[in-house]
Parts: sequence; structure tokens; C-alpha cells
Amino acid sequence: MAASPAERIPERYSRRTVEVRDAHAELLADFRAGMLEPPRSLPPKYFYDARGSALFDAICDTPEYYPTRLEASLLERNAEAIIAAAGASTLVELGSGTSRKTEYLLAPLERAAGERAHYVANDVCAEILDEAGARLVERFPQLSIRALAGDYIAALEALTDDEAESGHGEARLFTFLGSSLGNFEDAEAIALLQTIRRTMGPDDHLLLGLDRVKPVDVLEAAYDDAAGVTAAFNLNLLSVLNRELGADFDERGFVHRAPFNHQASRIEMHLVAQAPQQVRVDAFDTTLELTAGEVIRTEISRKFDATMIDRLLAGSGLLRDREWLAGDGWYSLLMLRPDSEA
Ligand code: AVJ
Repeated sequence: MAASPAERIPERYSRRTVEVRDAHAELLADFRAGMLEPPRSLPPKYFYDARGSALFDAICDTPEYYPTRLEASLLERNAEAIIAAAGASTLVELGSGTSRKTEYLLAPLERAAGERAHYVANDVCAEILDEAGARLVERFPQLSIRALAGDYIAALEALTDDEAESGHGEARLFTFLGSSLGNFEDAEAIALLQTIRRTMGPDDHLLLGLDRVKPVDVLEAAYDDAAGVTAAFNLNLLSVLNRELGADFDERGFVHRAPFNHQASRIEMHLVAQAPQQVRVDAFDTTLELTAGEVIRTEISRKFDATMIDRLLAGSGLLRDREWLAGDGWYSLLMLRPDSEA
């Protein structure tokens, strides 16, 4: 008796949650450390609930947000060379989001590796992983996909601990795209690169996308688009806090600002209180008193120059194999490998 299609075609997409820590406890700790007193700040990972992930996706389609398009065109033009240089059959992506740009790499990966082609996608948002997975199994008939829902560190730990998720001993290409490394101060960024490097085998590579310094008007427009998508993305953080912490932030009391900090070479995303406000936070059984003009810093997005990149690599034990630059040096894709001496 012939097997039914469902029996013949193994499930090519599966997902598991890898969050090792308690995400809620982490939010409590970050809120306690950053929000109870001025100067107030939170790490950007709390932006990405389902609505925040959809808004980020919409940011990438705004005419002002150049990084996605520059990186996509670099990937499109060099995908074949990237996959050949990595000699990999498994692609491991940290912060995969919709995986739209990744399709440029998956096409040559599948051509080269056939049914061995494997994609490990990681994102904090489970919904976006499932959506991307459904699309990719349709588009790539030979590819198998493993989704790891959780933060970067949890995903890297899962890759280390679980043989089944380690790529079956084949060479892997790790990707960390979109200049997401720019969310981290130097020490944290180096620590994250070191963690990636420790997860990599001697034949693995890391493709790192980094946004570069460029004229300030271009930078600031990219983080304050005319349609207000970035503003909505920033303000959405307040509804995440309201939901998760039983707070009562009023979005209408805040405005979005995104100045370029020249000294630190980074865009800073701010929510600025328009008037004095009292914000109740049940999870802390407290009321925050914000003054008019007070800033909550919600994200940093660093813009790298050659010196900053050299410092990152030197500290992380990664060597540069190749670099692809977009346009006027506005964006770089770096192909890195572990330094066996480091
Ligand atoms: C996803 C962190 C790379 O910093 O450019 C876009 C996030 N924030 N617009 C960035 C973001 C506001 C983005 N990263």
C-alpha cells in the first residue's frame, strides 16, 4: 500500500522554546535596574511581542530605513559566494524575524546541500517563527527547519547542549544580521561574540551584518520615519509593560525621539514624557513620578567605523575572512571564522 503524502513527507518544520531563564523574571529585573529612577532605560528585547515584531517588519519597508535594503542587496548579490566560502549545509540564524533576507542564502544552500540543507532559525517571537517556517517549507522543498524560540543566549545554549540541534557534525554558517549587534555596548557585544565563537566548531563561519556611520540626517530619518512606524514601534513598548507588569503608561503622554549621539556613535531611541506623569506599576506595587521632558531610553543602535569593528573582533577571538561593503561604505557584511589561537 502506498504511503500517504503525509507519511512520505516528514515534518520539515518544528519549533521548540529554548528560553532557559524565566522571561518574566528577567523583565522584572531589567525594570527594577533601569526604570525605578532616572535616568530610565530598558533593553530593546521587550519591543518584540507579536505587534512589535510586525511593526519592526513594517519599519523595514519604510523608505527611510536603509539598513534592510542595503543588507538585502549585499546578500542578494553575494549569496552564492557566501555559501561557497562557508562550505556549509546548515545555516544558524540569530534573530531571524521573518527570514525574508535569509531566502537569498537558503537558495544556494539548498542547491549545494540538497536534502542535507538545514536551517536553524531563532527569534524571541514564536508567532513570527511559525509564519516564516510555513513560508519557507513551501518555497524550499528540500530544506528542513528547526525553530528555537527564545533569546540569543538561550538559542546558543541549546545548540551547544543538544546534538540534534548542532547540525549533525556538518559545517555551519551562523548569521547575525541587521546590525542587531549594534544594540549592545562594547563589553556586552564582545561577550555575545565570544559566546557565538564558543558555540562554533573550527569549520564554522559567522556572517555578521553591521551598520556603518554615515551622514546624521540619513541616520536620524531612518529612526524617525515620516509615516510614524518607528514611533509606533517605540511606543508599543509601553503597552508591553502595561500588559506584563500591570502598569498604566499612557502612550499619549509620550513622544518618540531618535537623536544620533555623535560621541558614542549611536542612535538612541527615546520616549519623552510630555508632561509630569504618575505611572502605576502593580508588579512593583509602586508609582513612578516622571517629570516633563524626562527620557526613557529604550534602545541604542550603534553605527560602526573601522576602529570600532577592529576592537570588536580583537576582543572576541574572531578573524575576518572577507568583507562586503554596500554603496559608500554604508553597510558591511563580515565573514568571520574562529581564531584557533585565541
Ligand atoms: C533590529 C536592532 C537592528 O537598531 O536598527 C529599527 C531595530 N529600532 N528601528 C536597529 C530598530 C528602530 C534595529 N535592529
